[in-house]
Amino acid sequence: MAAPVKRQYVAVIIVFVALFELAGSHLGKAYSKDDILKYRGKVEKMFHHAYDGYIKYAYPYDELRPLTCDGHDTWGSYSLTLIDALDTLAIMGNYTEFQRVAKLVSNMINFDIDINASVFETNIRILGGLLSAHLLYKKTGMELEPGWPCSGPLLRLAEDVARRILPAFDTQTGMPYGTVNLRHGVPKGETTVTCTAGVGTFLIEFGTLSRLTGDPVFEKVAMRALRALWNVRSPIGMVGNHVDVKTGKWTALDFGIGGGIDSYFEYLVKGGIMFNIPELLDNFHEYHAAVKKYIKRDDWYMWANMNKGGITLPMFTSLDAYWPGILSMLGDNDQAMKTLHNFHQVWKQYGFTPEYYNIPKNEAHKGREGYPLRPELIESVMYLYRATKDPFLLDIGVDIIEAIEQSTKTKCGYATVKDVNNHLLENRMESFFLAETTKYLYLLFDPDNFIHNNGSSGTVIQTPNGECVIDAGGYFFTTEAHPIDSAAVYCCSAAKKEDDAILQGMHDNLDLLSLLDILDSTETIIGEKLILKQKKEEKSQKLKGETGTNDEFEKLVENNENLDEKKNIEKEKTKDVKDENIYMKNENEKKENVEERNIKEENVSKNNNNMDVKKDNLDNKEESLDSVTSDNISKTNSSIKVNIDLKNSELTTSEKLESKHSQSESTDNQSKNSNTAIKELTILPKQVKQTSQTNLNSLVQLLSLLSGKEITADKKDAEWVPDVNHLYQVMQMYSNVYKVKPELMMCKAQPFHMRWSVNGEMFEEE
Ligand SMILES: *[C@@H]1O[C@H](CO)[C@@H](O)[C@H](O)[C@H]1NC(C)=O
Ligand SMILES: *[C@@H]1O[C@H](CO)[C@@H](O)[C@H](O)[C@H]1NC(C)=O
Ligand SMILES: *[C@@H]1O[C@H](CO)[C@@H](O)[C@H](O)[C@H]1NC(C)=O
Ligand SMILES: *[C@@H]1O[C@H](CO)[C@@H](O)[C@H](O)[C@H]1NC(C)=O
Ligand SMILES: *[C@@H]1O[C@H](CO)[C@@H](O)[C@H](O)[C@H]1NC(C)=O
Ligand SMILES: *[C@@H]1O[C@H](CO)[C@@H](O)[C@H](O)[C@H]1NC(C)=O
Ligand SMILES: CC(=O)N[C@H]1CO[C@H](CO)[C@@H](O)[C@@H]1O
Repeated sequence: MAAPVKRQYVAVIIVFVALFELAGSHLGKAYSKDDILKYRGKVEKMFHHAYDGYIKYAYPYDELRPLTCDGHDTWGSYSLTLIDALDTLAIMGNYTEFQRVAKLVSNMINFDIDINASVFETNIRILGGLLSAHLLYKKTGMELEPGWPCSGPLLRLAEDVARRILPAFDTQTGMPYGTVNLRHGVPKGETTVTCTAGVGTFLIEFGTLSRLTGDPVFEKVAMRALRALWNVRSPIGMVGNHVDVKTGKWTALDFGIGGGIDSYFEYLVKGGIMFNIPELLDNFHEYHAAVKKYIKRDDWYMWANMNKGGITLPMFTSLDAYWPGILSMLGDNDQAMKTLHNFHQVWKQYGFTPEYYNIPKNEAHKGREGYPLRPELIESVMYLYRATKDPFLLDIGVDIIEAIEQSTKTKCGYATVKDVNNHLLENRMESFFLAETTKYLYLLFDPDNFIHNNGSSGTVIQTPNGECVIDAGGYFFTTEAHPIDSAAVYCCSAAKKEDDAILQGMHDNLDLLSLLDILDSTETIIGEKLILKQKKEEKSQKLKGETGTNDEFEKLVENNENLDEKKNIEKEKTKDVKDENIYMKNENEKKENVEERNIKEENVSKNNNNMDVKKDNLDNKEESLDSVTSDNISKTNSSIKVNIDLKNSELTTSEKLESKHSQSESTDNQSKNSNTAIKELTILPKQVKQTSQTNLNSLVQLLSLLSGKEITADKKDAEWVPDVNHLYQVMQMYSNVYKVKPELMMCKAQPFHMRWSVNGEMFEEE
């Protein structure tokens, strides 16, 4: 009796399975956990095949040549693939190999080489790779040095290479040159033209570096470059794809979401979220409005002339495929899925996405039929799968794995597809195949990866900055897919120290009985101050700032602008005071300063008092500021008067370059200075002596800072030599405060010279 029943069951099951398969071909099949892990295993094998090939045949060259099984230098001469692939080892759980290579890199790699390197590629591949690996030290069981995560050998390497590309940022506009010599700075006669992404893709790496090391210069130059681009957008809110860093004039006028521009948009979103900079998200939303208005057609995205908005190229470019991931990050999964669907159709048509695809003709664009193993499509698939869990997305992942396995695998690696029409191969395997493509594929099929942590668990560490929770899932991927744990970055920033102090102060002072009293008296004080301030503002609409720190100035501007937001003023000020201190160097690193630190911390923990002092000074600014400063200048029309303390701005630049140790000292001195400055404010008499010449100079300086552009009073800038000392001088006065009013800060965009683009002219740098 039993046997026939079993047979029936089997038959039923077979029918069910068949139905499932049928349904699956239309609706996306159900993936069991085992299926998913099977594909994860395939990806891991894929990675190791290519990685082992690189190590065996190509290291220490930059890249593997997968057809000839040897190596060659491409972007630098710094074992690019090794550094770029390092954190993928950690994500795949191969900690032993990570440890081996991390030690190798910290011992072997030296960036003091006479080589002209791409500023952009060095940043995203080398700097990003080093920072990410540095932050994964604990996860992978590396031996940690005492200051970690605020110090460590890979962080020092990252800082070293960042300083080597820094001279590129010393331009009149703040936009960086495209090329720099790692030993000698910007080569003489170097072209001033670079692509938009090459200007706007630094914030995540540079911001992370600044907050980990305590030197704000990196974050400042990255922000200045972003603002410079924003300031030269066209009247209809678009950017072109090539720009002259000396003049800010566009040299290629195509606006699109893809190649040449892509990661600029990406960093507006990711940088804006990661560092909490609303300004950048605002910028993105304005660009997005232009995208929707001018270049979006049926969930495709075209290219348009940045000044007129007319379509110039009806092309999908392979790099466009990151866009659905960004939309998903902003919560628009519907639009993201529709667009991804289109892009996937291209993949299915050829088995790969060609570099350019002509949308109306439904064909790969002649001369751009290659597929260099790019990650962008799979990147978007990974983000969208996290957001929707739609199994259709796993189908795409499987498609991609199988296409790569079948058509691009060679004896020692995977090769670029030269032409998607015939799947002929080319002797190149870019480092992003190991840094990005395999990583995103792996993460798609590894639902329990630590990267996907939803914040329900974390690791508590003791650091010089006190207790931190890291590895709680706050990972941001750089544009080269290097994950940065934003919690670790925050852990090292002085903002954390300030927050802790405030918290500690609260605990110390918590007295339930007197709580009501405190509230009452605070309210009264705030009320009085507000009335006072309002009176002052009625008396004159002039507003005066102080000192070289623009922070104060911008804050005042903001306050002046928002008369109706008065209630928030006290709160804002407290916050801004904190902002200024974000970069206070962590004194703990210097053992001899332990004592000083204790005293300081003591003082900080009485922060209520401290902050009140500062607040008072801000409120008294009108009476007191004139006296301290050597110049005062007025910005026409906006009726703002600003005084600049040139003493503060001339802060020792050479020290900054020497070593971290002296940097921290100078930062300490700086913050002490500004404290003293504030104290002096109330004491000095209202006596001002100025010459109109210094006024003019300061005005020029100020406008340069605010606009992100260097405005020279005279026109002898023909012989400009980028110089890191000069850069430090300029950036000393460049604000970190992100709450700016663009309408006040903006210089009018210069008229662009008109040039219509011709097919094939775009992306000559690619
Ligand atoms: C880690 O990577 C190395 C080098 O590719 C490989 O030999 C080793 O088998 C890997 N270990 C694991 C556990 O995957
Ligand atoms: C770097 O570029 C400059 C200018 O093009 C050139 O003179 C120099 O030889 C180059 N250096 C190297 C190492 O290629
Ligand atoms: C977060 O992840 C944990 C473990 O993976 C899970 O138990 C929990 O339900 C998740 N929480 C949310 C809000 O998704
Ligand atoms: C701490 O505060 C006291 C008095 O408020 C002051 O005398 C001392 O110099 C301060 N110490 C530091 C390191 O700022
Ligand atoms: C810091 O200030 C002290 C006293 O003001 C001075 O002696 C010291 O040289 C300064 N250090 C640096 C690095 O400027
Ligand atoms: C500086 O500002 C003060 C106050 O607005 C003004 O009286 C004075 O004339 C200004 N100095 C110069 C040199 O413009
Ligand atoms: C917006 C604004 O206030 N514009 C003024 C700028 O200054 C000129 C000359 O003083 C005025 O004519 C504008 O009205």
